[in-house]
Amino acid sequence: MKFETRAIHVGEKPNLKEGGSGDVAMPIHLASTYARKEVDHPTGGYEYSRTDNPTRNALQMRLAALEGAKYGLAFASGLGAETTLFLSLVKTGDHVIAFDDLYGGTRRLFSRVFRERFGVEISYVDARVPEAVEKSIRKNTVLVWLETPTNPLLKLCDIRAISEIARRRDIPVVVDNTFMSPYFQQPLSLGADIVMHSTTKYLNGHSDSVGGALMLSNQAIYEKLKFTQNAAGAILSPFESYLILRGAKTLAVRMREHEKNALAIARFLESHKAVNKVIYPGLECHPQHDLAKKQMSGFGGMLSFELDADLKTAKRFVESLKYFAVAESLGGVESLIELPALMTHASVPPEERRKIGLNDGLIRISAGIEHLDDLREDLENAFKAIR
Ligand code: P1T
Repeated sequence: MKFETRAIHVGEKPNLKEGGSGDVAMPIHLASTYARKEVDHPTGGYEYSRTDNPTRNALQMRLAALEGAKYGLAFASGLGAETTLFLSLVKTGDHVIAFDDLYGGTRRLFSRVFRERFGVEISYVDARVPEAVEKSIRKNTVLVWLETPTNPLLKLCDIRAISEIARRRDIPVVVDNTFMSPYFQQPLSLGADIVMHSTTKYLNGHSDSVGGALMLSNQAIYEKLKFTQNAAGAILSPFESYLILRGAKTLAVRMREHEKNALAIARFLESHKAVNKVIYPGLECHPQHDLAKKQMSGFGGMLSFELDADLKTAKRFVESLKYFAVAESLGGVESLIELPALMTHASVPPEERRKIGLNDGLIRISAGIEHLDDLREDLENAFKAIR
């Protein structure tokens, strides 16, 4: 079954059996608990909604199918998925290697919670260089955490090369695939062990739900994660599960439009004299454009740029836009714009931001799927406003 077909059909087969109603869309199963005829036999295997829920299960099957995985697990947020993964696979005294450019909230979770409160050692490395990951491996390394392309600097790492290095030492590799979505990048097929998503972004696609997911094929790891999903309880609700099932149906169509607009905006900004630098993996000038072409089937809808101006002017630029909402988050049908140093990555200490090249004036765009002419006109007007 091709991607577009899986995105619509897996997990949502109409029930045409006697007594079934044939719904073509998955019902939202709100019951918190399930009655049984016999004490020893939970009906349909369902006991309690935290443990298993039919709507969430449908979504989990869908998400697994989209990443080419055997198993999927859905959580209350992307960070809920990350927390569950750590609680399942990492303990005090263990060592984790992470890309040094990550979503600010992920870095805050790793540093402020798992390092400071639980004594997990974390090394942030420039994973653009696979040898840097190899050099950082210690006897107690239990996990390699990658995000590619990174948020917000759109740095890439070679998933296949790093997975080979980690496999030789039996260290699982996790890839946060939020920016590309399974439509443009399939980390498991490149050798990674676990894919993580903030479903809040492209998978849902309409900026009206917060959720997270883990997809994988290794049964032993799955059982640990499934145990913690139930034991710790950071599950996705039935209603949110329904929203993501619904959103995922149009993922392929949306991703193609996001990419088309992002590339056109990147080229427009690149040609503008008030812009110093544009970062988009689809531009030939991106230092890892070749790797992007090799490991992704598209370049996505996210880009960042720097104005040839001070922070005050950058603020004025974003605030004078009409269609780009000044907001955190990404991956919805509407275009968003933000200043990472003041918003999504404000929790990363300034010296750490400087070390990885995240300047205060950096502007991040999540290209929506509005008509390009309107988006371009909006940007042109913002440039006029700061002249
Ligand atoms: O927000 P939540 O669903 O918990 O997901 C966290 C998360 C994880 N990974 C990546 C790559 C992300 O971008 C995010 C959330 N990011 C934003 C809110 C943002 O504006 O970048």
